[in-house]
Amino acid sequence: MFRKDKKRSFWDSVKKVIRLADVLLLLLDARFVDESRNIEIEDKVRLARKPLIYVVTKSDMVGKRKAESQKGKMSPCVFISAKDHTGRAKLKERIIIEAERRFGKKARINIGVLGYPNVGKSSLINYMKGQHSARTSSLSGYTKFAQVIKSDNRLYFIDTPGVIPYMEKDAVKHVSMSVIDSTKVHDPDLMVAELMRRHPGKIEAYFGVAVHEDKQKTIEEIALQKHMLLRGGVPDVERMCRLIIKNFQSGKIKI
Ligand SMILES: Nc1nc2c(ncn2[C@@H]2O[C@H](COP(=O)(O)OP(=O)(O)OP(=O)(O)O)[C@@H](O)[C@H]2O)c(=O)[nH]1
Ligand SMILES: [Mg+2]
Repeated sequence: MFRKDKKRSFWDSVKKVIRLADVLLLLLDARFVDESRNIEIEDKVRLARKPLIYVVTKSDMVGKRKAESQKGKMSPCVFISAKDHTGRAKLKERIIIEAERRFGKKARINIGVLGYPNVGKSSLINYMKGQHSARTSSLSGYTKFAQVIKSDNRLYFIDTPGVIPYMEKDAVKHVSMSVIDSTKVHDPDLMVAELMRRHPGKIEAYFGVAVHEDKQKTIEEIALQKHMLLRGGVPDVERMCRLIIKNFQSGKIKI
């Protein structure tokens, strides 16, 4: 159905998926629900008059209270954890309800899976299928082409490459959501300082250091404490910051 045409832009493939699908899932990261919405995609799906289900993934990474506070913001909405294996039955039920409401009884339901790079699209499909069919990775941008994966006799999932809103250039957001991984961040010290400002006290609490107004001082303190040093005992700020970002992205540092 899809050729490996490198020239075809991600956006073209998203539009094609919206056209082919009966139901669309927009995956949202439980830690960044509002930030991972994509109004352009939501508008396109509505214009195509296709049902859209919000799927909040990685819900194992947030406390129950944070998850509850997100409910009611979007509808319909299903919480999933591909890691802890929760939410599959609810999502399947919701997909069938939405598809039948729009198209009546259908022998085959095509489900387009959309969302930011690294949000967990391929992992969700594997979980729905119950076996590893779509390749996944902690590196963002892993799925390069749309592919169809049959989950059971009725449900066919279309895995897609991640898309970010067309004009968006928010590096801090992209680092927070692992769209850019820790090895590729420019100026990791500025990034960590900004993460500290956006999530006051969280990184400091994880490393057990005091909160200072001067974030460079805090970073140096963490590097000293972790013995991440250059020759002469100077704090290795760059290496330390990349590790902080890695721990932030993996969810070790809770926000
Ligand atoms: N904790 C947790 N991690 C998850 C979950 N789902 C996916 N991940 C992790 O998130 C990372 C990205 O997962 P993928 O399924 O490859 O994400 P994707 O959206 O397909 O990514 P691209 O193909 O790059 O757009 C991997 O490191 C997964 O292990 C989840 O429910 N909980
Ligand atoms: Mg993928």
